[in-house]
Amino acid sequence: MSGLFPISASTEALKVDTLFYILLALAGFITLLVFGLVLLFAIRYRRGSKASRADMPDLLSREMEIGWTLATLFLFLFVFWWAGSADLSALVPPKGAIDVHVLAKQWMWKVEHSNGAREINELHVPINQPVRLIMQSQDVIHSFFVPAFRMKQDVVPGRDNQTWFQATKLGTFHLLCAEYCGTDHSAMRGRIVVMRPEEYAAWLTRQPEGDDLAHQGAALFVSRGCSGCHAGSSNVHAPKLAGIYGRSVQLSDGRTIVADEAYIRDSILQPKRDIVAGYEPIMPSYAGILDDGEVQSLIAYIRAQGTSAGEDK
Ligand code: HEC
Ligand SMILES: [Cu+2]
Repeated sequence: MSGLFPISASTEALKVDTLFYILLALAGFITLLVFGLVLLFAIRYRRGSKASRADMPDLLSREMEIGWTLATLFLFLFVFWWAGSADLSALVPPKGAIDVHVLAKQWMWKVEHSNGAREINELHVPINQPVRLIMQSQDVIHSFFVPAFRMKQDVVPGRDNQTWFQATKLGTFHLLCAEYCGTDHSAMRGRIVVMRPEEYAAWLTRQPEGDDLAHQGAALFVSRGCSGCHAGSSNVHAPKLAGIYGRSVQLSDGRTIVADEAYIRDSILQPKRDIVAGYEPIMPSYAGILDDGEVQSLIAYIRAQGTSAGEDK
């Protein structure tokens, strides 16, 4: 099989492949059955043959009709449920996943680990451990595609794009951009390196001490003037941001909303959209002022200031 199909190196790949082979077997079986019967009947009822051409007994033909209609209906409903649940589970990262930030731009993948280690067109991960990718695009739509993991996630600018995987094989796997994104689209390639957990830990500590996202965010928070309103010492009436991540926020129009990445991002880029109850809409929009990397750092900084109970890390 390995010559015909891409190698399968993640939990999701196993699910996708099993489904694929079962569908292939099912389709193969039906095809053979239909062609077999066509051939059989063509010979049996050829002109001049003595085979009986009398009507089938009424009852038998009705029961058969109902029988195979229901059987195929349930079979295909089952396949639908199965494929649907496999697809849905591909969207929800399990608790305790490692977070990795990915910034897509023409024409490279920039990766940042939670300790600040950075890579370009490479992603080192430990085996048998769920990894959540939090992805942003700086320009156009890109698509993070790892054939060996059967994983493809569009990275749409201005949106929070997430996906996850759990590698099950050691080695190096292709990473491709699967969305035509301009002149050097075909060069927007990289590799995923799956390592043993202890090798991964050693690799991570060997990386040069980058300033991690949260620290960059802390610096931006001051240099971009956020602290002028949001700091504890400010006399502007603005909400304190420590601990808001993961909490539900009461909005002035009566809705409540959970302060996740997308909400914080919108609060920074489109502050007039969701106004926190009890505050004036005085926060300026930072759209066009902060680039995506900066927004990502600010979100990481706000997250790092504490999360509400129940959230991992
Ligand atoms: C002029 C004062 C001011 C500045 C500057 C400012 N904000 Fe705000 N911000 C506010 C006010 C007032 C609110 C509450 C009303 C609203 O939701 O718009 C708010 C709301 C928020 C929220 C939602 C908070 C919640 O409790 O749900 C976030 C997140 C946020 N700001 C982040 C930032 C960041 C990051 C910056 C800097 C890039 C910034 N703000 C700059 C005044 C400001
Ligand atoms: Cu691309």
